[in-house]
Amino acid sequence: MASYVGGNFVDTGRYFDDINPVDGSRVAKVAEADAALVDRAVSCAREALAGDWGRMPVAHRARLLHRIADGIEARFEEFVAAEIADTGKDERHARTVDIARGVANFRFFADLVVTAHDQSFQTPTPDGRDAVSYVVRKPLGVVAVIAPWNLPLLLLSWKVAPALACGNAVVAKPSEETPFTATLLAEVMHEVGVPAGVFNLVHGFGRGSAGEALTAHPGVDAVTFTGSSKTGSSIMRAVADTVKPISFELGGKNAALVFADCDFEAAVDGVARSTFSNCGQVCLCTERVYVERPIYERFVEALKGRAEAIVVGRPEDPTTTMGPMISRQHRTKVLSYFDLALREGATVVAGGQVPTFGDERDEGAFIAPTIWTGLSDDARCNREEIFGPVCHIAPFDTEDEAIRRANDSDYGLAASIWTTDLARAHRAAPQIEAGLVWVNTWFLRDLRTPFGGVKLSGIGREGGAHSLAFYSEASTICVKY
Ligand code: NAD
Ligand code: 6OD
Repeated sequence: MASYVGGNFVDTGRYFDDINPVDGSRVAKVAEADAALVDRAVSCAREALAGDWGRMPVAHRARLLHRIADGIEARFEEFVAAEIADTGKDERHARTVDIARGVANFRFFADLVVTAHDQSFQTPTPDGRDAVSYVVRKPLGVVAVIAPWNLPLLLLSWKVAPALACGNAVVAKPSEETPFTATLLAEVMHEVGVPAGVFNLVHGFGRGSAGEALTAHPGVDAVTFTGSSKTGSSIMRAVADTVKPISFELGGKNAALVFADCDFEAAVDGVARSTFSNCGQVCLCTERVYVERPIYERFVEALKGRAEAIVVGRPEDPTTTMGPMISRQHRTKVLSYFDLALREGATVVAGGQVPTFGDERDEGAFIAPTIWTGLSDDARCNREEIFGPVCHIAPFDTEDEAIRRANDSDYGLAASIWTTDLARAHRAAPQIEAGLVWVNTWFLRDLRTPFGGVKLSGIGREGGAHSLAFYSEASTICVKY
């Protein structure tokens, strides 16, 4: 797989392996972009801004975004297969969430940007005459997009689509773990006639590689990043001297609050989904579950049943409901929390081990869906993001206590509340310190709404008009007449 710079696929001759976490086999050799190629990508992006792209009317840009969506749809099966090859995720997830949202992201921002408008005011002047003040929005310039591996196309396109819609040129770096669908996206951009240099793709790692070269590059005007909070801090330092605009979607340690008045089966199903979807590798996944005491024991048993019913296996097997973790390296990190949980006094209710298959999957990165009880709220396993298929369940006695404990976290991305008492839902939800609170559901997205986190979970909001606001620069013009 090659980078895509200035309308050409570029093989640097220095490779890393893209590994399939189902069995450890090699999906592809990926050519790593060095600092010189990143520099070329930024120059090509700048040239594109000065050329046709910079003068293209918004309606044409929107049509081009629809053509990108058409292009992904035309190769939908290839995209699904690529996402599965890189991540091992179950096919239903790849099909209905990852690639479907990749298409939707381009269509959504294409439609939104053509209706975008800004404020204007009649402005009184001291001499009693009149002025009009109005706002125009301009592209930021060259936008660096850095994406993680868990929802590769979804999260990359969630940033690329609005950045292009607003007229920017993009240099994107997908995760080194998941270069495949980003490369297909570059092919689609090429096929549908996105002008050279408007979309550039550089493959590589973070520190000491393409990621660091890109964020530190003086020709980059803004950085939009999704990934861990730790990497977010590094990027913040890298852009500090040049005070670039940043948008950060970072980690989470998300809580679910389950009240005794909930629809019990719906709550168990919902928490099972929010904990184990995508092998627990969604930033929105639940890792802390607080259950009101009268239903606590029953809830723990029921969630254990759901965890044990999960079929861990090959993505293409229709009975599979959970694939592997992204890599052996990430599994080692998650397993270190399994060990730590025991040292911190956890009771293992379900899972806690690596499954064995007696075939090539034993070379993969599988892990069992896991549930703990018995940890204190101060335990590291209850405070640090694990990013695997694991949650801790604890009982609570009052609504205030549940809210206080949910908020007792360095993170603040998402939460879910399970109750049939609407008054309670409306009372509790705004008190939760998170960018997103679901009531009786999870990961139900309306792309018009703001998405992002508080505390260690991020800076800024994306989604709908919030994305258009980030990916453009407002300029106020005041005309006295
Ligand atoms: P990561 O931070 O390790 O890597 C993310 C991306 O940043 C990769 O492309 C990586 O190569 C690059 N990178 C790493 N170090 C860099 C550096 N110093 N400079 C520039 N780029 C660098 O994250 P990950 O392991 O790929 O993803 C998992 C994390 O992402 C979890 O913490 C998860 O919660 C978070 N995440 C958050 C959201 C959200 O919307 N809030 C969504 C998905 C994932
Ligand atoms: O749905 C989205 O738009 C979004 N940004 C989801 C993030 C999921 C995190 O893994």
